[in-house]
Order: sequence, then C-alpha cells, then structure tokens
Amino acid sequence: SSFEANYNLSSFPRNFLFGTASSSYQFEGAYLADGKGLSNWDTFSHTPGNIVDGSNGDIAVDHYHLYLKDVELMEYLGINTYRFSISWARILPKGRFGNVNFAGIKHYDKFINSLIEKGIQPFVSLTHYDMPQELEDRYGGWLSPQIQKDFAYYASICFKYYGDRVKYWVTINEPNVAAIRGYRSGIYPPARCSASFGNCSSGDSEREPFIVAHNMILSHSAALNLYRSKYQDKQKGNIGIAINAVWYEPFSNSSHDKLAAQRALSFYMNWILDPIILGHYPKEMKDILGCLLPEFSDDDLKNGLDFIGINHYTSFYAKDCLHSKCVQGPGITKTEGYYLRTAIKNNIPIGEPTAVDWLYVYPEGMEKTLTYLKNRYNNTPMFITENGFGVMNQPDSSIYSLLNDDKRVEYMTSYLDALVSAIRQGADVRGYIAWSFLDNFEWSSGYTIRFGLYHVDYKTLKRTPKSSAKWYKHFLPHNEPISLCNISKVVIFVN
Ligand code: GBH
Repeated sequence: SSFEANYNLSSFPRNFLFGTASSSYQFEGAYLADGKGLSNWDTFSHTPGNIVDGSNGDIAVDHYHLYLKDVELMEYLGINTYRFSISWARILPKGRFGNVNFAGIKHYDKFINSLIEKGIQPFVSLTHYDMPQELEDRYGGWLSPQIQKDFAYYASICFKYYGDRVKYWVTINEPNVAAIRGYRSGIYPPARCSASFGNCSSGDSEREPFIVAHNMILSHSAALNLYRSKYQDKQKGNIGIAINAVWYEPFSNSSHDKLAAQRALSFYMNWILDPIILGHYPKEMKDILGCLLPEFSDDDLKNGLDFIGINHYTSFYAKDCLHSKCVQGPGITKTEGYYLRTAIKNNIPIGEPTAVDWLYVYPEGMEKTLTYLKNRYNNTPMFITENGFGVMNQPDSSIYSLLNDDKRVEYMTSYLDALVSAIRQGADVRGYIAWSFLDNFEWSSGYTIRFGLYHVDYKTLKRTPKSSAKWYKHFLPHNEPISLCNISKVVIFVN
C-alpha cells in the first residue's frame, strides 16, 4: 500500500521551509514554573469532565525543561524551521494588569537562540488557544473589545524582545476553531454555549462566535499595525495568521450544493481571511447573518498580513440546507451557514477514515485549498503551518505499532504531493510544517491521540523517532547550510 511520490526536493522552491510544529500548552508543562500565571487552559483542564482522560497539561511533554534535548532531535531531523507558540501567561501572568515576567522572557530567549544556533528559523505564534486566565476573569477574554489592547501590548513585548531573531510571526492560531469550540460547542475554554448546542448553558452559541472572531481579527490587526509601524523596517520579519482550513466538496453536482460548499468555505475560512485581506466579511455571511455579524469601521482594517498560515488536515462534503430540507444525524451537523457537513456519501467516505473522527485522508483537499486561496487572495504567500495524522493511543497499543507509523508516512507523502501540484499551478507556497514534532496533549482528547513524528512515553517522557521521523529526515536536505540571510544579528539576552 505504499504511495509513490511524484516529487522530490527539487520540486520545491529554493529556501522552502520544512519544519515541525508544537504549541505552548500542548508541549511545555511547567505550568507554575518561574512565575508563570494561570492560563485559560490550566483552568479548563483542571475542571473535572472537560478532558476525556481526565488529564491536563501540567507536565505535558515537559518541553519547558527538555528544550535543549528537543533541539538536538530537531537537528537530527534536519528541519530548517520550528513552529511553536509563546505562552502569554508566562510573559504576562496578569496580562497588562501586572508586570512582565522576566523569567518567562528569558526562557524563550534561550530557546530561540538554541534554535538559531542550529540554523532553525523560529516560526512563532503569539497565542495558540491560550491566554492569561486573568483576562477571562476581568472582562471575558475575547468577548470584550478590551482584549485588543491586551493583545497588542503582549505582541509589542514579544516583538521587542524576540523580533531581532524571529522572522515569522503568527498572531493567532486558528481563530475560527477557538471561536467555534470556545463559544459555540463549548468544548474548549471558556466553555460557553447555549444549551441546545452543547454541554453548557452559559453562552449564546449563535452570537458569541462572531463577536469573538471580530475581536480576534481586530487584535490581529492591532498587533500587525504595531509591528509595521515600529518594528518591521528594522527587524525585517513577516507577520500573518494561521487559520484552520477544512476543504469542502459539494455533496452533489447540483448548483445548490455547489453554493453550499462555497458557503461552507466562507463561514469557516474566509470569515477570518476576507476581513483581514479584503477588508470586509464574505457576502454569504452578511446575507445570512445580517446584524448578527459585527461591523468594521472604516479604518479598522488596512494592512492585512504578509502571509496566510494554513492548518490543513481534512475535507468534508457540504449539502445545501437553504433550499432543501436537511435532517441532522450522527456525523451530520447543520451549521449556521445553512449547509450540512458530512464525510459520507452513498456509504462511501470522502477519503480513508482514520482513528481521529474528523480526519479523512483526502490529499486533493490540500491542492484545492491552496489553489482556492491563491485565486481568492491574489496569490498571497502561504505556509502550511500544520498538517498531520493522528492515531488513537489504546491502552493496548503496542509500542511497535506506534513506532511503525506507515500510515502517517503515506498521509504526509500524499499531501506533499498535492502541495507540489498546487505549486506547479502557481500557488506561492513557502513552507510545510508538520503537526507534530512530538506526541503531545491533544486538547479535549488529552493524551489519547498521538500526532507526533516522535513517540513520547508519558511515564518517562522519553522521545523515540517513529518511522515518519526517519522518513522526514531522509527526505530533507542534510548538512546543507540554511540561508539565514534575513537575520540581522543574534543577540544573547542577559538578565
Ligand atoms: C489543530 O487543531 C491545532 O492547531 C493543534 O493544536 C492540534 O493539536 C491539531 O490541530 C490536531 O488536532 O470536526 O468541526 O472540528 C485542529 C482542530 C480539529 C479543528 C478538526 C477542526 C475539523 C472540523 N481541528 N476540526 S470539526
């Protein structure tokens, strides 16, 4: 069943970035170390019932302490970029209502230097679903426009201390997912939803996701304007946002289903990207949501972004519900954009199902997403900021089967192949970052799902390369000097 790749390294543009990804809450652990404040995810995971296996990220894979060892593993892989996020609550335990935590500043300073020493470009997100709990408690986090000020303040500190060495900034990871899961289904913090939408009754699932996304877009914009006006000329980096991109195929050839697939893309992806790049929400959203959708004032959005970060894993079908009657059922959910989402048509899944319920192997989705975004946004530079394959960690999973992850290799090979097709059609793709570097804390699924190229033994925290790590290493160029021409100087921060 092995997949033949139609590409090799020379299929990619020069200076293409190849990396692996992580995020602070999923990797670091050390949740109280060195003056860190509590984050919304600390609070959420410590509340019984929120994480399937009752676990949390208190220790996670202890990357906070083991980072030097981990950089050695990265060097072994031969990656030239590493994507991680900074823990906001480590830098500002109480947001702008308290002091800068210099022990936190120093931690990332040392980590960034250790990456640069190995020729690995840091690709840094300012928030990957996490924020200081203080901001939730004070004013409701992303629900309040006050967050824009906090986010810009936090961003300015990161630019100031790290911008000399960080050339790729992602403001917010997956604002679409954070808004939907935190405020519609309530399965991520702050666990708000209407009773009819999920297991909570504290929120308003029909309105809040749009308010939250609006504040995220404006926060992105505030950070970006600050970077452009104060830092970019000198630091010469790039700033973007990373969206979760699910590809939608029409359920049938009918024009209604084709429109439904368009709506699905708009209500999920363009929801965030249109305002930032084009200056307004997608027309389909305005038509359907009317005044549920907040409005921008004239000078809110002007500058956009330097690149689009794309987290792409899976595809679904969209079936029209605007003109046709839709019946919900298991695996079939009706959404606010008047389409049904399903992965199954005539009993056949859109792609090979995996152990992860939302993940179907459909490499065409990669090519289609990239060409779609290329056309919609005038070929803005794009990075695949996440792509990966998860397996269940059954109590009886043998270490042998976890390490011999041929399915993951097959998945990555086929998705890279589709990425190369998009490049051949002119898509300006600048990098591919695999999710994930190590097995880690998979949010509500706790430690039950493994996405890593490296296996982690959660008792000993020992890291072991899976077949996929060896395959990736073999594929990547070794011992070739990595061009760091953008990086002006390496500053060793002393405190
Ligand atoms: C990414 O989240 C995260 O950035 C990363 O932290 C995480 O570990 C990784 O992926 C693997 O899950 O069924 O409606 O949710 C992606 C979370 C799960 C959101 C799949 C979109 C598909 C549609 N995504 N989901 S839905």
